Amino acid sequence: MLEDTLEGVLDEMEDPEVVGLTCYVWHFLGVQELSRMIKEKFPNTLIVWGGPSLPQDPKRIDELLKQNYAVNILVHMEGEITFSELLKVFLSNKNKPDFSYVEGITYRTPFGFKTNKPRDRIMDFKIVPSPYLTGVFGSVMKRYEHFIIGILWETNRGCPFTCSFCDWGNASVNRVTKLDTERVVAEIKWASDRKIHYVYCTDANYGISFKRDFEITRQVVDVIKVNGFPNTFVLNWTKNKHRQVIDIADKFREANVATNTTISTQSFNPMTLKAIKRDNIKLAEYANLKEAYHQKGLSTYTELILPLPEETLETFLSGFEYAITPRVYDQIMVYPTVILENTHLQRTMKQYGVQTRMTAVGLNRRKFKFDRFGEDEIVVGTNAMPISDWKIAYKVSFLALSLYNLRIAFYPIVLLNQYFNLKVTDIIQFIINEVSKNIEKYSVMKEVSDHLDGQIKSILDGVSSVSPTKLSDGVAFTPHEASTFIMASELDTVYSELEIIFDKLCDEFGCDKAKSFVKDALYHQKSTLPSFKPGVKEHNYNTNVPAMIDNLTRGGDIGPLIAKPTKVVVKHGEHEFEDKVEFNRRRVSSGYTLNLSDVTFTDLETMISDNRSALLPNARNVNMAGEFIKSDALLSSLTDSPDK
Ligand code: B12
Ligand code: SF4
Repeated sequence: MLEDTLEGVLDEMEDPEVVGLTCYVWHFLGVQELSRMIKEKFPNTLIVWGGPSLPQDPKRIDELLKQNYAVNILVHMEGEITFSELLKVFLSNKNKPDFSYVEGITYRTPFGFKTNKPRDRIMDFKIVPSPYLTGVFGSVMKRYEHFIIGILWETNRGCPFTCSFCDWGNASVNRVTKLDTERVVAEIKWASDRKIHYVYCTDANYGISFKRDFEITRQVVDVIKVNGFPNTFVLNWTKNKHRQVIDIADKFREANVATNTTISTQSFNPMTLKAIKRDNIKLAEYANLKEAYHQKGLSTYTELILPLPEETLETFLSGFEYAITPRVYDQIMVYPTVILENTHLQRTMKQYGVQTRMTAVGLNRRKFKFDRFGEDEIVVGTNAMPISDWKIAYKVSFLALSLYNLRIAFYPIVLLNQYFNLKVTDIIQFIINEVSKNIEKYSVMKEVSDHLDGQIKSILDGVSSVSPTKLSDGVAFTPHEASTFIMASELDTVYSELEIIFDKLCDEFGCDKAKSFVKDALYHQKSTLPSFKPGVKEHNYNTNVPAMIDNLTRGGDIGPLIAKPTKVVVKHGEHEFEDKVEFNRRRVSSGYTLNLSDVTFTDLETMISDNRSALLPNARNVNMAGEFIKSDALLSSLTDSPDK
């Protein structure tokens, strides 16, 4: 919604005959309210809704229509043909249009409503012209040029998998239909000519028809080579064909295009995978593949969803443990389970004892101008994971994402995990317990802990799944980003607190010997985090940990730790921010990892010179590295990958 208020949207309308509105979870309440306002001002306007939030179940359709007298017609599934047909019917007899023959709709009748026969899927997209190539988006581009930095790009539609939580898990969308190669390449040329740098591909399975998709990529890469645009593609790769995915990602890299490599595991628990009908997506080659990606310099991130049916606290934490690696190219992401309309999970909630809360869909990394514009039905407990366990899993996950993914304490945790065999989730649980037992010692860590508790409460109270922090000036963050923002604002204090915590942790886990190494890892971490003050700094350590941990996290083998003085030179780059708070806010929202600063080891024996920013070929970083000025709002919303 680009206007500031619904009134603003209404003011733009001049007695419309038909208004079509799309319905997604993130704005469905706004659509309902806007429809009421339109109907009040223009009682004769035909209001048509379409999109994935419209129910197909007759009972739910009935409820929706009863609550929304303003809407006249619901369009189910694909909308292009249906919408044009219903417009023709409407125009042929505006006073008494007969919609009874228009397939794929629900319309009101004097006795209630009628749902017509479903429409067959579109097989040949030639009858659906491209809005890019026919000039439809020309005027939109002109008006919002300053705002638009990316395009949505569709090369195929549908998905052969049947994941129970997904809108596309239904049999009706099991067939994958394809758009012409010529057309989809021309759309990229359209974006390239307009110097649009960001492409979000709506396909659920890019790479599924390898020959075709490789050919599309080859031609797209030729287009991009001309002027370097677009330079970032977010792709939901096909499952089970990872080797092919690597070939395509490699092709993109020929034109320096950043692509993401999501490994959409969602859970590692066989019972859960069966329950969510995802046991046909192979886990066997998972670890090898990750390594293969990393060797090619491709970054990866693994998604988990919390909580899915049959997942217990124990299975979730062990899945989390399995999903993380000590590599800086690797990320893990935890998404809350959301009940979507028309999904198998929605129909089987009772069977799995699913408990939910309706929360406002807040836009992450933005000040949101509407109180409650859309709602997510978030799962907070199941028979297998009662709410009390969900709270633990939630807090551990998001603190881990902050300390590990967002690199606040990645190095010391990797060290304890790899050299001393401590589980990452045990380390995080220790930190949580220690902070709650001794709050007077830990002002910043307490604030982080309070924020996470507050976020949990906010979900349980049905408020929101993202929240602002004390210093974020109303900008809401996901919990791990909020935690990182809090810590990044008080780095000196947080590192002295973490030093105490890690010291106690070594005592608790009987690894006294680790202490001096952990301390060096912690301060090496601090020194390589992005700094507001640019310049070169020298750091001296008592052990060779900085060199070993650097090597290990960048893909090298585990090497011997020794007490040996090490000198490290760190270069913090220039940036354009005058205000430290803004610097931290942008840093945290610049993707799923904080780019670490450039490091040089001056000791010849352990010399490893590198430029880490260059070694993080992650779409989300590259994206933000130089470009996050243009449209922070849109970019950050686009980087919120939905599950695929
Ligand atoms: C791009 C995308 C995004 C972008 C949004 C960009 C934007 N502002 O549009 C980003 C990455 C931000 C995003 C985020 C999320 N997304 Co998303 N996303 C998609 C994706 C991949 C493509 C949407 C798209 O443009 N498709 C192409 C168009 C042509 O298809 P379509 O939207 O279905 O529209 C067709 C019909 O529905 C119908 N139709 C639609 N509107 C209308 C209107 C009228 C009048 C008519 C007649 C017909 C009609 O006709 C269209 C053509 O056939 C879809 C999956 C998919 N492939 O569709 C998920 C999808 C839309 N996302 C989904 C979800 C759940 C999310 C998240 C909530 C995930 C999460 N848990 O965080 C977040 C929300 C974040 C937030 N807080 O806002 C769900 C939506 C379910 C729902 N009921 O709304 C989908 C369907 C994915 C899924 N797996 O189930 N998403
Ligand atoms: S989650 Fe992805 S793989 Fe599963 S049904 Fe949905 S689109 Fe297909």
